[in-house]
Amino acid sequence: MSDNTNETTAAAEYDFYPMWESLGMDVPAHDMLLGAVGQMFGDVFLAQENRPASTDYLNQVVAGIHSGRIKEMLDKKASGEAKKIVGSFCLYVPEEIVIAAGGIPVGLCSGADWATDKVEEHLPRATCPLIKSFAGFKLGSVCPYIESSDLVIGENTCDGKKKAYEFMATQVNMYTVDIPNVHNAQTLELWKGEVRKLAERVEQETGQKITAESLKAAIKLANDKRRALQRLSATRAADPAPISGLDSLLTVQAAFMDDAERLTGAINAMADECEQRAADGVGVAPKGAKRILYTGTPMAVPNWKLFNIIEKAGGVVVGEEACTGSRYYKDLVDESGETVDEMLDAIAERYFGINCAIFTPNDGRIEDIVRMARELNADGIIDCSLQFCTLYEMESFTVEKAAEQAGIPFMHITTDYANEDAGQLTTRIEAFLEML
Ligand code: BJ8
Repeated sequence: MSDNTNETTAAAEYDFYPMWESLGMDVPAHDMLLGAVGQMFGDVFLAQENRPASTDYLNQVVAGIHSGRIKEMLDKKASGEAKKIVGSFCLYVPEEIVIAAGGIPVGLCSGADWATDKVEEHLPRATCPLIKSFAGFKLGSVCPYIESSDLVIGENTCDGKKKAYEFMATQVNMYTVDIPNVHNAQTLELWKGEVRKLAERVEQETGQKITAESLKAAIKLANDKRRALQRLSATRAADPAPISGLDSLLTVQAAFMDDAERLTGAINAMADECEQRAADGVGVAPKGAKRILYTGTPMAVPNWKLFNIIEKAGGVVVGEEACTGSRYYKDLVDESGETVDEMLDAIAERYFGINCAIFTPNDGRIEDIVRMARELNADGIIDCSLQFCTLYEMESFTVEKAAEQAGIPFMHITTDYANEDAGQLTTRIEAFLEML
């Protein structure tokens, strides 16, 4: 058994209640949340057949997600190994900068409805569930990541997020980065300036200067994680697919929370196993199962609804063109920079290539969708937008046109975090899989 298992066994004997209380959390409400997530994880993930044995790492991550991992981060801070915990909601916030300044980066996007009544006292009802969720996790005091964050970094992307951050700034220590809306040489320069301002703000928070040495090491650490995820992703071109879409999605969700070195080792072990499974013709779904490329809004933990429906209906998700997917790992930061300035430029250039629907036009995303569908031998594309997400909802017209031109069957879905539409979605997805 892995080191992780030993950690979790030890964690199971540890009393985390004083830690949660010291973070100011609503402990009884948090118990309810953990109970619901645990139940869902069992029903969705542990019920899968023929999972690679190495996905046990993912079970351990989920088991310790609000307990062992939080303690580990707080212990690092107490010992001085880490200076501060820095939360963020978007792929555009460079983790390398946080790490190089002695911080621990954590993802705060949330994938479940919580304290909706309280949220709607501050934000409009017609707000995307992802935004409502992170606001609800804060207002309901049930997220140990947000409660342990010393600084929260927001970003001006969609209208909903940028206005919600004005409200969040009344709740947490917040700094917001400005993101351009078009890709050109001039906006790249603006973005490079934003990256420098962010670096200064993080240094100020942690009290630790970013050096050429610390930034080089942070770039290597984040790139190694991306290289491992790229290896795993490549194995999914095989038929039968060696790993499910659900487990693949969870690897990226875990990457926003777990220790980078531990995660990289575990993902490389998964890639080793999946390469062997692909060579041996071993899969999670039978050979010939209909293969889906997912594209659209991010899927934050524990939003596993759509992938679960697709895979329970007999399909298999073989790729994710999304921020909880390929956008997280497909591009590396150039490692040749030697000075802090050169490396900050390289970071800015790499992050500027993330094809968020905030950009117009967003041709890079469209090209990636078609390329990934071909490389991963997808039979169809499912494009999903969270309710009230105008960006992805509108961009779906362009995605549909590109899929049509490429001759790839396409389906668009609009959904939220509730389960009310699960039956209807199942019927639509089953019909889509049947016609592929
Ligand atoms: S880089 S996709 S992580 S902004 S679903 S909150 S867009 S209304 S999440 Fe995103 Fe960064 Fe872009 Fe990626 Fe708004 Fe839409 Fe809600 Fe969304």
